[in-house]
Amino acid sequence: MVGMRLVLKKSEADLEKIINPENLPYHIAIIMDGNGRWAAEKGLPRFEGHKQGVETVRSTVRHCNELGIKIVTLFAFSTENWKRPPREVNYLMSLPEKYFDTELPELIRNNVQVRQIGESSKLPSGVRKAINKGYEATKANSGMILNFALNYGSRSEIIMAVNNLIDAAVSGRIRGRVTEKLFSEYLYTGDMPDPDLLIRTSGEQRISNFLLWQLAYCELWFTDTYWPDFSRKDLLEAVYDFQQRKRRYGKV
Ligand code: V07
Repeated sequence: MVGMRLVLKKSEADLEKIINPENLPYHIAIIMDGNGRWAAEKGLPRFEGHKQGVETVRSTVRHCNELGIKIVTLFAFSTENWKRPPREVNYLMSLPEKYFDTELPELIRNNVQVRQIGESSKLPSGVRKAINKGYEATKANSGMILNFALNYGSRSEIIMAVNNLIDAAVSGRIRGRVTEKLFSEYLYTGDMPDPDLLIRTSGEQRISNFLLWQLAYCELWFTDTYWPDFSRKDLLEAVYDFQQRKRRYGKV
């Protein structure tokens, strides 16, 4: 048939060889979806899915760092996730501390800087403490930035930026018109470039109130793989796919 092409699945080793290290996404954002479904399919309680999800955070952070990615932003807990059963919320809130208990030495060794975006004032004090510990222990690091979006919602982030801009204008700290650049500086990601590649696992193809402003020109990549099964090969596939796209930013 004219125009038909046989496309062979590429192995992890193939992907490694054909990825161009000069054209990596600078900033990757990930919606880590499918922990509950992963567990349900195995007849396990949901928390087992989250537990395995933390393991995938560990491995993915390592793989991104080894690849040379400069910024990784992970959607760990949305402002909507409070609506889940209290026992599940409590379990999720124990994960930042668990993560740092085991990962902090490696993050420090690998020169990774940890940050949090989202409304931290509404997090339990134990969680705030854990995040602060991770932040303080890595703030002098100059390598990859690892952002955890925790109690994050993008519309509320935008409204926060608007209100802070109003306060700054009323008090005379800023003058003149608001520009896109100035507005961006009032978002949680104010000092970072926008994501180049968004990965969402588990088959859903939505943005779900994640980084609405920042994703304006982002390449979107979806996979049916559940987050606990997300592997280095999946990451390389996403990056390879990214490199096959022509980014135009609205130009021809
Ligand atoms: C959470 C594991 C990943 C899949 C998504 C849901 C479950 C790591 C963190 C974390 C957050 C902040 C921080 C350090 C680590 C985390 C939550 C859930 C709430 F500073 N994984 N993970 N936080 N999951």
